[in-house]
Amino acid sequence: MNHDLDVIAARLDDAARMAQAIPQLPEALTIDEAYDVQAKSLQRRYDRGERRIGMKMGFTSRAKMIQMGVHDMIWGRLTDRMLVEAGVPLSRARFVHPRVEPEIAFLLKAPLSGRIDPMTAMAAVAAVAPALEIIDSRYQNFKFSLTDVVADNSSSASLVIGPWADPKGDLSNLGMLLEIDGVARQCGSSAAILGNPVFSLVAAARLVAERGERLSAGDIVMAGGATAAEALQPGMYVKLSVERLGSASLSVAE
Ligand code: OOG
Ligand code: MG
Repeated sequence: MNHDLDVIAARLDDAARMAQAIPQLPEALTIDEAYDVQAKSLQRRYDRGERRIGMKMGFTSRAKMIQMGVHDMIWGRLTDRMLVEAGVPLSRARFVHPRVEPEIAFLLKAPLSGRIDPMTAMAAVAAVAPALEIIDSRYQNFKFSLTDVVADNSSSASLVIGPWADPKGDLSNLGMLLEIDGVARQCGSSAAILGNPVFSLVAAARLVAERGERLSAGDIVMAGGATAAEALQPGMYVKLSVERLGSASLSVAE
């Protein structure tokens, strides 16, 4: 089947820009076509002046796969417009049906691409941080297939990065606690992310290389949610604490 990938990319970009949900894609895309749509829809953002700042991994934990019913790792692209400035409340109106999830972020000091081992991956890491990802599927009812979600930039919407910390030391089993309005809502461990979030970075380097791309020095890489995501409502205050690394927080405007 021949689909007009530019048309699908425009449909998804408009849905994100106007925070207006659309039906799941009627086109049966291949996974390659879905990543082409993602690249095309991001190109529209770059053309409007947004700048690429890195990438995010998705479905790197069992909790996330089970919550969404999707069982393959995916990735998406991050832009500067998605970064939430510290202390600035998020406007709920920017999103369709936002959810927040607890993550770990890596900051790279050297490029990475292709098949690498965890030692090589960590040697390219300048810093690690606790991070909150705000995901917002552009599909009605937050329901999608694997190719739908890939085309939709893997639900990327916003991110909050906590204080950057020295990456030395074991990242494989750090306690992670997500609180909303002072009440514990999700708790887990960085081990939920592929056994160790560094394996998510290893996978990121391999997956971008499959598309002829690379991770660059200065890139942020989000390792993926360690637990299921929680719906965001106006007025909420969300805080993630990660053992040893510190915390990241956000508030949603009333
Ligand atoms: C897709 C994005 C998955 C993660 O951390 O696993 C993701 C979604 O759940 O809508 O960001
Ligand atoms: Mg995520």
